Amino acid sequence: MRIGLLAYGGLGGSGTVAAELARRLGDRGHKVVLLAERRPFRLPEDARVRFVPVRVPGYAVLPGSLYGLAAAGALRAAVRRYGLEVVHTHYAVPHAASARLAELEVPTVHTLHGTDVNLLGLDPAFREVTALALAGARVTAVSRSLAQQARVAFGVEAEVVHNFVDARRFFPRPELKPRFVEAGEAMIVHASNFRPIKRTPDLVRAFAHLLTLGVRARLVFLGDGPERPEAARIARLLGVRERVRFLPPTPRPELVIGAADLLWLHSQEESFGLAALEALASSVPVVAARVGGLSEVVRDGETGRLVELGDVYGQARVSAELLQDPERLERYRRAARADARERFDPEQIANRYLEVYSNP
Ligand code: GMT
Repeated sequence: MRIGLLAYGGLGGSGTVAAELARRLGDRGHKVVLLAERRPFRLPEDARVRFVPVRVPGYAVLPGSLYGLAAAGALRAAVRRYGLEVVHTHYAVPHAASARLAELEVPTVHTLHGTDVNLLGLDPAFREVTALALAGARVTAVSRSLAQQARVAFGVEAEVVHNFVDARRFFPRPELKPRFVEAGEAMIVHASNFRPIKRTPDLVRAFAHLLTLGVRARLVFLGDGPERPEAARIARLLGVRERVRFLPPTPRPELVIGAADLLWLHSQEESFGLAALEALASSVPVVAARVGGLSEVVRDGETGRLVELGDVYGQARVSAELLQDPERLERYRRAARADARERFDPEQIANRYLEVYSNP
């Protein structure tokens, strides 16, 4: 099949999912064209995928970016030039509207990822046009929770196609742990783009509390974004700065996540939590706030623990309970990898998307 994908490049999870899907479909012999304003961070150089940049000309007197318009033009041109048979957009704002504007003569599928529905998508500036663009189209959502939100926000029935993880890439790497912590210390990792929705300062507060519970640990932050300085400031304020490490974004997050004992998330909202799934595949249990689709990814009490949003003490307490009980931790570790492999297998999920493409 000749498949076009439109996604955000850079660090976000939606771009990662699109890039990984594109690579897999390319490996299967499909002709895949991936359009984005920049090459997705996680698209390998050797992927059998044609990357087409969406060029956005600037013009001084006009307000804002003309990205949505440029994406529409790039899609229309790509369908013609590469003979695309289906177009799959990732993240509805503005991609669904761009596809609608392009009046494509091929079936179009939109995948909803999270804040395109429950934050940006709710903004009155985008809500009407996004609902219009999604109406009548084939829409998927990365979790049941997000599909439910899309029903309320846009009146669309989205089919749930969960995200997936490559367990041959994300696996336990305990031999790498000494790169990050001293012998006898636990390693807790958080990987994100440090937007306010991730509540990273709360993770530092939880970590400071964890240390008071007699756990020797370090917190490794992987990634970058607007709240990174605030997280560092809170760490200094609470006197734990020397136990918190900040690592820049990497196209090989598996080399950090795979070394950890726990992955922490405490987001305000999380439609799926791709980093959580990557941790589970790496045999790293997840401790997170019970929001959005996380309860579809993490089995509370089996592969991780979920606490109420804002309960930073709970985040610390359940983590201490796990870290101080090696047998239980080992049970969670084994269950985490097995469950990730069984329920979030990339080949099966690529098949689901191919079915959707064939029955638009
Ligand atoms: O929706 C967003 O906030 C952006 C998006 C991204 O591009 O990072 O993240 C969402 O999509 C990911 C991939 O499907 C999910 O794993 C994330 O949970 C989701 N983020 C939120 O819901 C906050």
